[in-house]
Amino acid sequence: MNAISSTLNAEVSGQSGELEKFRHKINERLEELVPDTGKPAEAARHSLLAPGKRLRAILTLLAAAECGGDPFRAIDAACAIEMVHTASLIFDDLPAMDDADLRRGQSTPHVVFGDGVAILAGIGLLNGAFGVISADKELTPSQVSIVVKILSDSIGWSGLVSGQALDLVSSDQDAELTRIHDEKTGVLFEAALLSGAVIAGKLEDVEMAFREYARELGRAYQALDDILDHVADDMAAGKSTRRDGGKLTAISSHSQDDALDRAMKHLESAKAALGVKSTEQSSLIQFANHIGEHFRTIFAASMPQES
Ligand code: GRG
Repeated sequence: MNAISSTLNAEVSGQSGELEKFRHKINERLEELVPDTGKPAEAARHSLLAPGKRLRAILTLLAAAECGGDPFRAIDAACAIEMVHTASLIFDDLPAMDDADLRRGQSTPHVVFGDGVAILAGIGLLNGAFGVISADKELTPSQVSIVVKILSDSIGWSGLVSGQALDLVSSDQDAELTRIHDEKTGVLFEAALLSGAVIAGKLEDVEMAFREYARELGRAYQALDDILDHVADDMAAGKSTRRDGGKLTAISSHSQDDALDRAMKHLESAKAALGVKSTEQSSLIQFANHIGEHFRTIFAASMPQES
């Protein structure tokens, strides 16, 4: 077994049945939330309903359950976060950004529908996400306004928009790399977790721990995604790889082994942030293990095995 896959050979979490159930429910609800009305909506559905992992939406449901709430009360908020994430992928793949033609195992929307329709699809998903939250009958008016603010902040001037801007012009410093990882990936994990906690009525109890967990999970995830871009082929990754050339990434500033080591430490820090002693006590610990396992599988499929 190669170095990457053995390092990532985390215990299989035993959580995959629950994650599959959540993913299935999220997919069903996403299908209902974006009506098929015209080309931008068709392009939005093309991206949204393609087989994404739904990690952020799952985190919202897990966070609500972890706080003692009914996870399915948070399903529309979870789907709204997934809509924002999908919009960010559509924008990220545009020729003016990463210029990628493959995502979620299929052609990107600008390749299929043209740049203009793809931009409108992204805008439609962003707008639609806030519409979904504001129409969510499971939430109190106060919860609607808190979740809207959390999501808006995660997209905004210190969120995805800022992280992507830094990514486009990145220079060569570790501190900047951490900020890119926080703002490109950590922010939406954080929004997902905090929204679940708000909907379960327990934000104050878990806010600090969830913020820290999200930040560390985001750093681990983005570093693993950077390694993926470097080692995996398009088929194994289900998206265009080698799009990071010339950019500041976990691989550009560190060796592959060092980047992997850092990613694993961030995963451990994420779990430690929850302050619970055993894996069984927290589905979020199991989720972090699931992330390690997910990348282990892709890396193992992408790299030659020792006999
Ligand atoms: C206005 C929403 C909005 C965004 C503008 C383009 C942009 C700013 C931000 C893009 C940030 C970006 C692409 C971050 C990458 C995050 C990441 C690790 C994506 C891959 O996520 P996965 O692996 O993908 O969860 P799936 O397809 O499974 O959902």
